Amino acid sequence: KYDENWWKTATIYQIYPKSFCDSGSKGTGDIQGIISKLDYLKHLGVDAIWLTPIYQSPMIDNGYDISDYYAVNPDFGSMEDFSILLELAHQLGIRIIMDIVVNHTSTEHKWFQSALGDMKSPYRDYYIWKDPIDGKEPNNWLSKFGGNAWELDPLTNQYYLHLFAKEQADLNWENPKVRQEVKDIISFWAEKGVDGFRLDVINLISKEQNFPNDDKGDGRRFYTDGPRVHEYLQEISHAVFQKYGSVTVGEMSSTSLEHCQQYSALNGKELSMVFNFHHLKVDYVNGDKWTKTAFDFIQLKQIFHHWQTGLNGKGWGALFWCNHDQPRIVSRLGNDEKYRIESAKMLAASIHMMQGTPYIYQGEELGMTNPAYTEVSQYRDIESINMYDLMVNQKGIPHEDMMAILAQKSRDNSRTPMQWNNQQHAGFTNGIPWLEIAKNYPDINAEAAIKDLNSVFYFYKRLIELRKQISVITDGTYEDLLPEHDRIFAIARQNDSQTLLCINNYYDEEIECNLPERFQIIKSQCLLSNYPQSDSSFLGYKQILRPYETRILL
Ligand code: TEU
Repeated sequence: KYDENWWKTATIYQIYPKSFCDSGSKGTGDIQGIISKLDYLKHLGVDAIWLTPIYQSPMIDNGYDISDYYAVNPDFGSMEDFSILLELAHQLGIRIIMDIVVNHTSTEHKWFQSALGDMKSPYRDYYIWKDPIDGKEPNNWLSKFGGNAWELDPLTNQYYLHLFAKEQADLNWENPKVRQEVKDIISFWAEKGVDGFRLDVINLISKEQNFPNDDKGDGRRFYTDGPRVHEYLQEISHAVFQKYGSVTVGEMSSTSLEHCQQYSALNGKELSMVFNFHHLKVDYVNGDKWTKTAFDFIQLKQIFHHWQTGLNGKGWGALFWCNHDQPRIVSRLGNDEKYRIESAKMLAASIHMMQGTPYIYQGEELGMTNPAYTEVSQYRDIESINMYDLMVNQKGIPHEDMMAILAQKSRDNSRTPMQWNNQQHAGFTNGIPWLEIAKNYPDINAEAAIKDLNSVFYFYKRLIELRKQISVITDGTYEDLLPEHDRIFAIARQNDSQTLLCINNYYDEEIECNLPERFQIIKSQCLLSNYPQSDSSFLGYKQILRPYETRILL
């Protein structure tokens, strides 16, 4: 069952169930809807599916606020539906990875409900309670969703910590009973045959126990990669992941290469691989997401170089542009109008030719775009709604400025329903979609893509195949050939038998570049491109690249 390194040549597909496919007319996606699309995923060629949370939840944060880890949210279906999905996926050779959210629980979880207002509850120290200091919050740590990270429990006059929404209370991992509960939860799903786990903000679970004020920032330097985080991960890994041979990917918020070398160490003592987000902050101003600016291309290449060379031989990274928290990459770094197809393919090639395990977020394989909402009322995401209120109503940022920022940065950009066909509601539901569908669904949809051999879909299908056929993609070294070039991202991957080049024009005008001399004479074949190639692709001194052109040469 557990083939030692299956995930090193695999491609994983992320499904956000609420927006994937509604088998009825609820207007939200469900497990039966996913089952109905397994053949589509098999056709794409993905090896595993990562499901974001489907557990019982009040859905304040769309399932990342769990109130019962052992029950499926009836909005998505039943436990029986899940077992059928698991069985049918396995029959197709597709593995299932579940999302485990154990930095915090919903405040509707029975543990929190018992702890609230009762100092003697056996679950009181499952959470983090602090007395007021000078009648106020215990420190100045901020919630990622705006406002302070502490909420008062008036009955006991103590605050509880919530690094996210106040409805998401942080668990106290110092408590061995909490760690045992986590082992029991993961074992329950592993016993069902789940093949792996995505661990939500798992590098936040260890906090500085004196909870100091952060006079330099929002507190995250005291809770990301905290003092006991590796100890906790090794404990869980040894007790569960290694026992079941689960593949694991940790979401590491604001982390470092050194910590990720340890989190994803090849000895398997902690996790299989990590998500880090530094490459997705090149369009932030001074690390602040809630800004609008052009992306820093040179910095993007520097970050890729740092992580690719830093993890090679030491750890394992997830390769991704999109997920349910990030805007659609073709709108963010590509060109979602004139060059949508070309730029979607180029962006895909430029990370799929790196070392790591690629993740495709639902719709990315279609070149789906941001929806370009114009009204606040169109947004549903708690982070976006809270930040609009904080920025506009409290800080006085002009409405128009914040609408432009939301249109670029809101998490709802990637949560619009999957576009299946050009029928009403894009074939996503027979009801009213919970979130407005992008207006371009008549042209951008799976049905149209499957019929068009030049679609983004078949380009991704080819990338997935190449990873299985060309070993240098998995085990080769990494070299940035033109680190200073302000338009071209050209990398070389080498092992003792193969040299692969991936040359990418990240911009919308034709450009030429000169490769290092040692590549001038090699006769190479073009494995994949988003433009027709001349048949003799000698690597001449000059390379002319058309707008958003990508070439993969071996
Ligand atoms: O995300 C972690 C997280 O911090 C992201 O929300 C991201 O940093 C933020 O959106 C950037 O402003 C995970 C889940 O992926 C996310 O959906 C949850 O909201 C969050 O944890 C809390 O569980």
